[in-house]
Amino acid sequence: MTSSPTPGPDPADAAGTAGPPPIGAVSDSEAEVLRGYYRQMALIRVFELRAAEMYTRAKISGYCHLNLGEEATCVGLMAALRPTDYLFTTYREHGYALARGADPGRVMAELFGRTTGLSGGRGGSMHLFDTELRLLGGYGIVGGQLPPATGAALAIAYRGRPSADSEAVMCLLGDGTTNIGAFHESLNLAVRVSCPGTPHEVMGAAGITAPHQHRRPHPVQPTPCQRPSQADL
Ligand SMILES: Cc1ncc(C[n+]2csc(CCOP(=O)(O)OP(=O)(O)O)c2C)c(N)n1
Repeated sequence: MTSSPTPGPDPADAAGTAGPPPIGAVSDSEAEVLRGYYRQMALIRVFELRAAEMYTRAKISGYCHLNLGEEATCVGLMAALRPTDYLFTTYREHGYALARGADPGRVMAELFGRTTGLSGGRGGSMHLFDTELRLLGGYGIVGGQLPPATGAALAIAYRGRPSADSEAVMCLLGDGTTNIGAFHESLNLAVRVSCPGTPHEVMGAAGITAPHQHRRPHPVQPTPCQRPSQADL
């Protein structure tokens, strides 16, 4: 009977690339911050699953776009914002509102169209606003958030020379938004006047239903009908 060879050290260990860092590699305060991010992501997941359930039970009217699978993106981006910064989002924004600090009950109430909702029940899923949180929408029109976000950044730049301490604007968009005129016009203006803004594209590789490789810049011309030949008749 042959004995199996004793496994040698994993070369990846020596390179420091194998597995997660050992427990204790982060300080207690860092661990608390990371746990906070995890709690936020878990909250978004549970919230969105509940919203999906309510939507399929026809309790939520209008459109309802979810951040399922984007929890880390929501929390990571919101962690980079300071309370004084402004946020403009797409219609897919429940998770961003929650990670920005909105009360989950008020966000859900908005989805139900109640007056206790974040936008007083007037906006619904796609139009979450909260000026105290500097959350300035929620836009149902693809790319609709880009011109007002650029305008906000322009107003900040107009009031004083942008510095590391000045307020900033974060504007979110999906990759299907880059063929909208407002995308090109807003970025062009923002660059020309050096606005303190940052556009963030959330890559879903699909414009809601259509994978991008199936989208065409121009409509396909239909093939003209051929007169049937005598042989076909
Ligand atoms: C001007 C405009 N055209 C079309 C629509 C319909 N529509 C809603 S979402 C969407 C796709 C947007 O894709 P993307 O920007 O990638 O966002 P995501 O897929 O993450 O929702 C479209 C075409 C719309 N809301 N506004």
